[in-house]
Amino acid sequence: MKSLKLILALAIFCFLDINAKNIPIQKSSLVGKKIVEFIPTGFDQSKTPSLILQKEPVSIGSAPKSWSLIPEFTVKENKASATLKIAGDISLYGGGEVTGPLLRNGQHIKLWNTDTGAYSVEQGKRLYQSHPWVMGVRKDGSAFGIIFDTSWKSELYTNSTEIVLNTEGALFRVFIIDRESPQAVLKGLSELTGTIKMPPRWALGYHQCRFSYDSETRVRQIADTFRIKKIPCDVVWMDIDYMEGYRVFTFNKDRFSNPKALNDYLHQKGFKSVYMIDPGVKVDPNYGVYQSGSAKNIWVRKANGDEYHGKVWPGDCTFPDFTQPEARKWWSGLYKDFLAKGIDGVWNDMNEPAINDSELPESQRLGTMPYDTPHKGGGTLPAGPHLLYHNAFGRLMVQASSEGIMAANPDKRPFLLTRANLLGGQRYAATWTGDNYAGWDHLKLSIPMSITLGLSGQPFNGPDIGGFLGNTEPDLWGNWLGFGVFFPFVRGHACAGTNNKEPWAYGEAMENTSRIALERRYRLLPYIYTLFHESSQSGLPVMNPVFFADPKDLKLRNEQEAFLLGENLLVIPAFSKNPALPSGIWEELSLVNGDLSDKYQAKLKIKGGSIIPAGKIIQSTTENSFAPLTLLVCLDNQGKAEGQLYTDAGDGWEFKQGGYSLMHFTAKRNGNVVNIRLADKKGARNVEKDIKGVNIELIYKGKTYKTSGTINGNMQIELKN
Ligand code: MIG
Repeated sequence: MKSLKLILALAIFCFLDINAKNIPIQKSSLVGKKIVEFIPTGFDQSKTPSLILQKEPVSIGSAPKSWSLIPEFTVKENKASATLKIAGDISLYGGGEVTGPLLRNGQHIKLWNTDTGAYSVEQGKRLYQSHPWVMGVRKDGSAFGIIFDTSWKSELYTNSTEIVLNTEGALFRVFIIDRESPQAVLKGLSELTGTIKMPPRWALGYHQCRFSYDSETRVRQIADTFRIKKIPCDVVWMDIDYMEGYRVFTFNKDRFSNPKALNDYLHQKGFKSVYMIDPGVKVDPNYGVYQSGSAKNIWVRKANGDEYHGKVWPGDCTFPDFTQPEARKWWSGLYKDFLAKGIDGVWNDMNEPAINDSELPESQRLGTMPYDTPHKGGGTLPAGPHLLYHNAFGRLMVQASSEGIMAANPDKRPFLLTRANLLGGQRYAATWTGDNYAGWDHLKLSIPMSITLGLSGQPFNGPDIGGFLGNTEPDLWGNWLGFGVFFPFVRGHACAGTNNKEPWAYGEAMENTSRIALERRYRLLPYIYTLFHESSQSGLPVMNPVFFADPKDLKLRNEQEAFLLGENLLVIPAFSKNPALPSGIWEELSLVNGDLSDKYQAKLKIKGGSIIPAGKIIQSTTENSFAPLTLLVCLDNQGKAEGQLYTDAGDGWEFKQGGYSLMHFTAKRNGNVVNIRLADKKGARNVEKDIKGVNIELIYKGKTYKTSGTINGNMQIELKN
């Protein structure tokens, strides 16, 4: 009996040994505060370059002896894996763009950027972006994060006892951050991968999109209607039909004959414009972009040297090989003349890359380039197959786009939205969650999806509000917009062939609901802008899970209906009947004049101890929010509160030379009197130039007390009883 067990054990051991080789760790070193880099023996940067890190980390010492989280590396048939054993009740998060629950224990996703319209939970195992990143939160509220630094095709398992990344490529490095809180871990992630750039203020307003507003006349009508109906909006979007036969960087001669005049018109009305650019370039010898790309020899080519062609909207297309520095430079250069037409922002779509190969038998369809398609690389990137570079294709494209946009308009902040990306890609572009559909399941899913992106380094994101595919019912629209206005990125979008989905398209009652929801967004812009500034510095999300209010409170770990905007404002969607909420003082806030009886609006609660800066209702960010500024005050049980307001020019880079103002407000109760004042100010911007008076609204035990004053004065409110 004993020997049988022994033989069995030996057999299993040999079996493992033959199939998966354990790889010892060659080096582990400290590369940041409580961040350790693990390099397996045999790791070769020319096989697995880093496209995730912002820069190569520098060792600042050896890994602490007490470090407990250590990955195990194995290689099986040339495919590398890493496993992390974890013990104790740990809540897992992350994985980037994922369907399913916020809490990722027992989940499995595939990392292979894929155009997955109408994603169900099952298909949603593979979406448009790849984030080989997991965050674990322990019972005591301390947390860790793991970066699997690879772009090779992979699968990620987040089980409660072990976290596994199985790749189809060469060995890779693993970075582990182990800190006192989830927030501190996310800061660590941004220390390695970078943060978002501070967006222009207009990008935080409402965006109206459709596939497509297909003529200048229609675009003008849309813009005019917002202003006539006094529904706040900052941006109108141009989807693919503005182009001439879907040729990127061109304009349709009949329907968009004068894009400069159209953009001027939009600007006069206080709007900005965003235009779509796809990676596929139509194979057409008479088309300038195809000609100049061919002359530069930057197309992806098959192993036999022929141009790789794939079908997208324009028919047969070539694709820039964005791994080549020359290709990125050429692509960047295309933006100058394009943006000179008065275009304010760019939208990069289909950059997984998505390719239509429906003419192939089903078993041969990949929806993208064949895995062995070679990419040339250059600079720090080695040559490698599509299997290595696929997940980085969108990320390299938006690097080139973003550099081109900045070179074309060096005095403006870029706004770029992308569908495909890779962990760390937040430093180049904002994102949205692709082709969702108009249904309750996707309405609900949009919350954990958006939070999870924020917990994976990408704070600037949001869904197509109302749902992209399918017709949207008024009730669904109202419910979705009622809380959707508190996402970091707020855009309504609609697929071709679906009903009109503008805020006024659902009848008068819903038009009113939409106006209220958007007015609440616009009133909060000073707070949201402050949060974006904070995020651009620290990497912290803008939209947070409720458990951030108290990482030790285990009953909050799974809450995925309610969410936090920053850390001081709780958002409870109208549909959410019984959310788990943090303990402590949270007072209800309406942000509208009079009663908030509209049943579609989310409930808002301000945290005890905080001051939230709000503005007046404006129709677009071209107006001044601060005439007057409102400070929403909620005392903690010590009778104190504090909060910040960040302001700057709203665009441009002057803020980097001190042209900003970071104001710190405090409130303190003394007997029945509460004193509110500007306690501290950093930056050289003259706040009195922007801020025309201050209103105070103090919410105390369900009642609102009001007063007004000036920014530099001491303001007092007397509490009754
Ligand atoms: O094959 O440009 O996700 O937002 O409207 C569809 C048309 C291509 C997919 C994007 C969607 C966009 C649409 N695009």
